Amino acid sequence: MDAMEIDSAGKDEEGKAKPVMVILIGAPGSGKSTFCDLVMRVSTRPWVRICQDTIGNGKAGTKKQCLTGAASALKEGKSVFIDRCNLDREQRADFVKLVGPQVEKHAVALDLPAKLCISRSVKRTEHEGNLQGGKAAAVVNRMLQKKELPKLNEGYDRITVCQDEKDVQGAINTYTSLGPSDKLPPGFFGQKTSDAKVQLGIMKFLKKKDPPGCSDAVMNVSRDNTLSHATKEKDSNQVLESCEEPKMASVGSSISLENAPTLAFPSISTADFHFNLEKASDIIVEKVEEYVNKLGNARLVLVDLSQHSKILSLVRDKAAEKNIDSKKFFTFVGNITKLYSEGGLHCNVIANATNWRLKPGGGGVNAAIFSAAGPILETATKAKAGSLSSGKAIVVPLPSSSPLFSGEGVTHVIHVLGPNMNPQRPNCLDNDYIKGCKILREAYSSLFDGFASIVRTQEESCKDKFDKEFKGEVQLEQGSRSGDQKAKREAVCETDMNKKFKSFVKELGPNVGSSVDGKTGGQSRKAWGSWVQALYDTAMHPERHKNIIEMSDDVVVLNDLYPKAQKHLLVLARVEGLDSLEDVKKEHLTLLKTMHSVGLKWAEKLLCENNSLTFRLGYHSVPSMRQLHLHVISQDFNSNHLKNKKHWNSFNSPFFRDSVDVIDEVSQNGKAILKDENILSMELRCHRCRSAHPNIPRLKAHIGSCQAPFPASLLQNGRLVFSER
Ligand code: AR6
Repeated sequence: MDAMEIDSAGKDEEGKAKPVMVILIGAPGSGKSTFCDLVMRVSTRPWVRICQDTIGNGKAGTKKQCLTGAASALKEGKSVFIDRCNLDREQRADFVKLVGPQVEKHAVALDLPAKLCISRSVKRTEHEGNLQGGKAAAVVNRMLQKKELPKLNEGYDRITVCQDEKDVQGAINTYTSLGPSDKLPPGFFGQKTSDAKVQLGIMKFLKKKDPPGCSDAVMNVSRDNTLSHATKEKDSNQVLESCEEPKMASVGSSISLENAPTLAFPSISTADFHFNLEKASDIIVEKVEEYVNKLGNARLVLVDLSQHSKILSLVRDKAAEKNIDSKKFFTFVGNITKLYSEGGLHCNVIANATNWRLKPGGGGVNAAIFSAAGPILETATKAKAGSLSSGKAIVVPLPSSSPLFSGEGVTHVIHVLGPNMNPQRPNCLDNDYIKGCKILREAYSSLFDGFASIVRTQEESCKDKFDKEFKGEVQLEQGSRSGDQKAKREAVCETDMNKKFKSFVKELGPNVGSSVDGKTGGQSRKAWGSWVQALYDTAMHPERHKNIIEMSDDVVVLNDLYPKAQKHLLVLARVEGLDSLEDVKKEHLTLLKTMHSVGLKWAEKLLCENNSLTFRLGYHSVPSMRQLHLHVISQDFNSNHLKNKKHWNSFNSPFFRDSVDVIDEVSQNGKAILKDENILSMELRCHRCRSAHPNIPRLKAHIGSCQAPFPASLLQNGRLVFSER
């Protein structure tokens, strides 16, 4: 696999698409082997079926044999079906981990009724694994107890869930038609049942040109997108499906926009304000089409609570008709206040369909957003305006103390007031749709203009950051290393080398951001510059370093070279390939706990020396130095090395992830929540009383004397370590 070169459009040097590993999921009798047979009989792509029932050549096969078989087939560039039950996440995890991004990882769940699987298993004869007859019923029943439908956060590029024979046929068609140079669109496909609760609810839309293999129902929707037909199809088949063209059009279009600025917005005026859905959907699509290209890589996402939302389905079909780029605009089912925590979709900006008084309550999305954001949103809104006229929008930066900020990564709420057609609400337009449509257009224009201004500001601040700090470092790397450049280097080491700039680094050549990753298998996953390798080298070769204060097989502890407080230690993980929190998975839980307990021990030791200190243990969401390291830092922040906003916010915003929370998240979800570096540019606030300060000297003067208690959120769950005094 290492040798396989795949370009960013998902093709290798010969223009072939990446091999695909399809992990089949289903009880005995769900039809996994038949699925493979039917696809392999017709497909032009080279497939290998890895079946645990047959891999042992007459003896019982093992998972290990399946893993080895799959790895070697993939290495030969073949695509594989993993034909075993794989019913729970743990069973699937080893297969997901088996390969890197050179291979597309798909899950196809044959989630058919238990009754059907049992009756098939009982009836069958000559089953490869000899699971048939009377014993089959009990086995199937038992196995189904641990069924866990796959989730995208397990690491799949694409998931298809089939809940009836029609869905299965659709999926067979899809994979049968997947030629050697085709690529299927990523995402979650298939029926979404209420028990599959944490699935990503992405509902993309169809494009005019249907890819091979979309199920009949889906193809029909795209060919005849009248409301009645589309709705009928959706209702009868509950197809929550999307099909894009299977081949990525160009390198540019295949760039992942996962981290792009994203606005989630509800349909304005169509619920409480009773605006006609057909007309509203026309306007949404018209406005999205107008703005989507102006917004560069930024994304627009229309959100609604229900997968049966008529407005989502209308918009999806109309957007498909217009061939709007589905990476930049798509529909999403979910609560707009929980898109990240429940849906895994990070939207830094959300829109609120508000009322003219800009007040909480009133139901709908307005009540939900004001309630989720907490009273601070009302205060921040009031500071901007006292009322809003229809057709207008107002951008409100969300203070970092809002739970929507810390929990969901929302940095701005844009309130927007649409036209009202509900006689029970103020300023009803009495069915005057000429006026109504005009106002609704204006409302979307104001909303998207507001979002564009946020995107612009963020881009400018990123550019400034890059110009100021990164270019300085380029010069440094290219030559002179005199005295005060040490400080310069330190500043740059502390900077947020955000992903955007990491790709810059790659382009700038070997001196600057060369990927020094030979030790982890040669994959150039990260562009770590040489100066940010210091911790890695310390962890791997502690004997070469003098500043180590503790060392074991698992960790190395040292004093931070540029402490940002009176006491500031680092606990380094001594594991290859663990560059940062992003790499941490469930398998690292024990290590995380070890790091925490070592950090805690040191905090306690330091508290014995000075019991006025308070400590916090945590990680930076995106570190500037390679190698997973836990900060153990006293909360006085009394240090000359703490020089700028980024320094402060990296320890005092949600960007700093408490070790206890990371442990909880990894044990529950297999990964830690990471916050975007954009947070680092937020305003300077005291970490105790949350008062705002214009610059670092003023902030430092304040924190030197602030006696306020720490916020309740920090006092919970052992996030702060202090002695009883
Ligand atoms: N997440 C996602 N979508 C939602 C949510 C949510 N939490 N809640 C509602 N929606 P509405 P309007 C969808 O009625 O018609 C308020 O009382 C909903 O299904 O909130 O513009 C205000 O105070 C629908 O598709 O907004 C105003 O007085 C969309 O959001 C008035 O209602 C908008 O529904 C505004 O009425």
